[in-house]
Amino acid sequence: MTTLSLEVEKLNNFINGEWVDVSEAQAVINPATGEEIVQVPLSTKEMVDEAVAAAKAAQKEWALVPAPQRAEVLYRVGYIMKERKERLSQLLTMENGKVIEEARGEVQEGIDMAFYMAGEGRRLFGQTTPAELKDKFAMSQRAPVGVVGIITPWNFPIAIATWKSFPAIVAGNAVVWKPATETPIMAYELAKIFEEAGLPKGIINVVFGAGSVVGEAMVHHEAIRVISFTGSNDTGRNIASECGKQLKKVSLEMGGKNAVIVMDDADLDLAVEGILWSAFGTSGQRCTACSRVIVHEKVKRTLEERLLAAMDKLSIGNGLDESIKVGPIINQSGIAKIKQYIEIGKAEGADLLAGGYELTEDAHENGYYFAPTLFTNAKADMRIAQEEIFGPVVSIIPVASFEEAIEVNNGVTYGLSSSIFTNDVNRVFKAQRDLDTGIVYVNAGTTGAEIHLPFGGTKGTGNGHRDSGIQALDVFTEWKAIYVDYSGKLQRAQIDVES
Ligand code: UN1
Repeated sequence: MTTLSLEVEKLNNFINGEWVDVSEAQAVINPATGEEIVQVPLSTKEMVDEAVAAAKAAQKEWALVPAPQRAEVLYRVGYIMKERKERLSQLLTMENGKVIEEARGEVQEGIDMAFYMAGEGRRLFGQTTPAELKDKFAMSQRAPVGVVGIITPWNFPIAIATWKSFPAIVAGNAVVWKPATETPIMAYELAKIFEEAGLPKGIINVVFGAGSVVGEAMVHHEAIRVISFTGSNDTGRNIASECGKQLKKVSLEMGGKNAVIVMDDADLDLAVEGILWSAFGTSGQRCTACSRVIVHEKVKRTLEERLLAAMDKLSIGNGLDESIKVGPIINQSGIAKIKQYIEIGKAEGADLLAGGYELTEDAHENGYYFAPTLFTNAKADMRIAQEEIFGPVVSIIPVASFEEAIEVNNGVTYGLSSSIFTNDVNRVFKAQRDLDTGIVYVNAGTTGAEIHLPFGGTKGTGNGHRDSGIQALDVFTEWKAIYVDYSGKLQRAQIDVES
């Protein structure tokens, strides 16, 4: 295990290229040990105003820098992240709890995003289009929106930040960023990397603090033209309605109730691996985590047996230890929420096959640990099968047919990720068409989205926008239509057209 520690006791905001001390702060706790790692600032509304003013002033010039040069900064960011991958991964495990192997995977997502979006500096494609009139040229191109606000969650504190900030920056915007107070270290490290990579002052501004103060101030600030948010459904809906009133563009990703479907022809060992990885990896604290298994009744019994045997082998503990497979839950309120759902599941009549309790003894004494949990014989409309739990809890729902499986998968308010295990090619193609989620996997679990594809979901998961992928550029740009008339006379569209 590492002895890595931060060089500072308290983090600073990063505003206009300066590290700004904030007097009020709160402790950041390592969820694996209960120990304080560092203090995170609790900023005021005025600090958000300063950050926005700096961003606004800096963005004008940044927008004029040719996009390939803007991209150069992202290439440098990518290389520095790559050099520092192990340090970043260990710090990520310390602040978030996810096991080191997964932390490395998350940092890799950020590195990939840097190089991918840097490539956009030489694309950012527009379109040329025929004009209706003679001697007239028509095209459309992307323009930056100006100052954008990004609000990122604790469960993927570096990857999600890169999905949002990198496309915003390469497209010529300036960013005001509020990271989650539980996991501020990744934001602090990334701001240092931006600084070293030579990003001009004011293009990225990090304001730490509470959502009720910093997030609110960002959402209400008229100079912030876009809010990109990943987090809880309630907060996202409040942000959306406030942004709606202001006609501010908003991009939301608010979780999932993702299912793995296991058909009677599936490779059951593969399905068990897929379920295990996507349900208990990150202790189930992914928006994409599998929390429902929809299984054909013919193979239910066998699947349960194999799943229980595999769950038995999961080691739970401090994720800095390479042998650990399941890390802690983020904090006590995360544990409390999971416990509440265990009670709900029991009361609803689902059968608890494994887990269902907090681990508090020995190595687990000071951290926040919850045993991987399996319910079976759940009904599709039970609360444990409908609501996001954000913990290592899976409910098995038996079904009698492929059609019923699809219906149960789609019968939730969320629509982020889904998966089907089958070897029937017809079912594969029907499923990819009919599963009502933004992400669909075949013969793999529900997690593991790659950064160059769009990330987001249908229905209550979001509002139609996507993170990462080329589609992220749509969040951070406006389309501008440009007409150049080189006829030397006034030509009136729709009127002077020769018929
Ligand atoms: C999230 O949980 O919000 O697909 C992000 C995955 C990861 C990203 C998850 N690449 O599981």
